[in-house]
Amino acid sequence: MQVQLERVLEQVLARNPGEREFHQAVTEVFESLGPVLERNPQYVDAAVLERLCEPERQIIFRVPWVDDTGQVRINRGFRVEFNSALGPFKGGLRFHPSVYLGIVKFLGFEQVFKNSLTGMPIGGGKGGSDFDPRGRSAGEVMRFCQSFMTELYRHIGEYTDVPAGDIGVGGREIGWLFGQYKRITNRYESGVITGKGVTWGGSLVRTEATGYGTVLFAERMLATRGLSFDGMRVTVSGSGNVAIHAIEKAQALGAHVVACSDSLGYVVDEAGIDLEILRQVREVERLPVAEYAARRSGAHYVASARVWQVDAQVALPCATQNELDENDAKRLVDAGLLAVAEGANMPTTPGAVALLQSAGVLYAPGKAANAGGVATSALEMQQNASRDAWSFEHTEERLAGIMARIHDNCAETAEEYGDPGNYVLGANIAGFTKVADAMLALGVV
Ligand code: NDP
Ligand code: 2IT
Repeated sequence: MQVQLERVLEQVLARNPGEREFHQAVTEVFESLGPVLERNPQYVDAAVLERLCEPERQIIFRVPWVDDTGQVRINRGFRVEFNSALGPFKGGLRFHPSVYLGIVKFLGFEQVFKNSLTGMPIGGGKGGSDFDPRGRSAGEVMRFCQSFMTELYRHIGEYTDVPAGDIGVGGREIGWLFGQYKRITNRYESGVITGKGVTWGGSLVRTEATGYGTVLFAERMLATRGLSFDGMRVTVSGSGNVAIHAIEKAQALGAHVVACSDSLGYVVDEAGIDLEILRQVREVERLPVAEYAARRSGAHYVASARVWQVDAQVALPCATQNELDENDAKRLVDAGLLAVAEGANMPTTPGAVALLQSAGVLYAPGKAANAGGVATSALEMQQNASRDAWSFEHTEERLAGIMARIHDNCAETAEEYGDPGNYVLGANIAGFTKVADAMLALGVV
């Protein structure tokens, strides 16, 4: 079986040249699948691996828009519809200058397994653009969103493909995207996009869900060793949607969150991050995190460095891919790190993951730990389909139940396959098996 896996992996690498992050994501999943294929040769016979690595559809389009000075700008838009065996394609849109096909494909590939783990009826996809919202006025971002949707609208739909947010795409952008969809199609089709505002078809808890879910997963993982967040020293990378809500939930569980970051540097606040100031700086005024240190006495800012310089017992990477490398991991382990739970997608490099696992650090991969966001998107779709709106308490309870089930499914699968505590193995195998079985049932499509 190892030979089969290597053969398919070689094909995938050769057929998708230069897509470094996609190669990384596929390699990491394949490293877990040997024992599953041993037990299930039918997957090999039906070329499930080959099909899983080839997106069902890839759309690349021009996004023209006019900036505030009247200059015409061109960006590239993407939507990769990866796998719809379990439901309509589902996954976020990322607006960031680093976006190219390899990033969208790694995210879409991960999304397939993540969405499978949620237990909800959603397939996997991802999209975005190399548009850089930083330094752009609200008017420019709105015009960009409208132009982006003017092409995207023909590819999406409640039963086809349901986008949401990711880096650079939050509630504001979802509003502008949905507004344009509604205008073009003349349909108030709430289920076409998630992350909507709660007064116009959104779900309570969706904004908080990824960060909250990551911490709830970590809490359950810590409990397997008799540990809890109470009194735990925590650091978080990023200071966007996922990071802010991870900080909020960790603090609610008694953690001492001492540092967070952005792409320019990090802040340390030994008294504990003041969320009110952080939100004002990042969400309301959209300023760099350095401004937090300027407004908070006792806090200090370190430019051009990673937050992993700060000692922690629990590290929550909530910014971007490959942001915690082997050197960071070694430093943290030497300083007493107990657990890592990924709010971001693929933030820990393969070398760092290996190092954490061999040091006995609890490690939760993003496709399991950050699945609360997309799971709550599926709850939003459920509310849209029934024209209902649930309370915060009820929705959060549903999220907590889903995170507990994902945790236990990963833990039990790892145990079943002879490597208890290996959440990477558990998540990859459990996520894969459900999609693979659905693909077998649906025939060669
Ligand atoms: P936001 O845009 O709200 O925040 C992103 C944060 O990460 C910002 O602090 C940003 O800093 C930082 N960041 C972005 N790119 C880089 C980079 N190249 N290097 C260093 N820092 C960077 O995005 P989200 O919080 O929504 O997303 C964060 C992560 O969580 C992503 O990996 C995303 O895929 C993942 N995720 C998001 C979900 C969601 O529901 N939103 C669901 C599941 C996973 P700056 O402002 O300086 O750019
Ligand atoms: O990476 C992710 O899971 C997301 N950005 C959320 C996707 C969604 O459809 O809610």
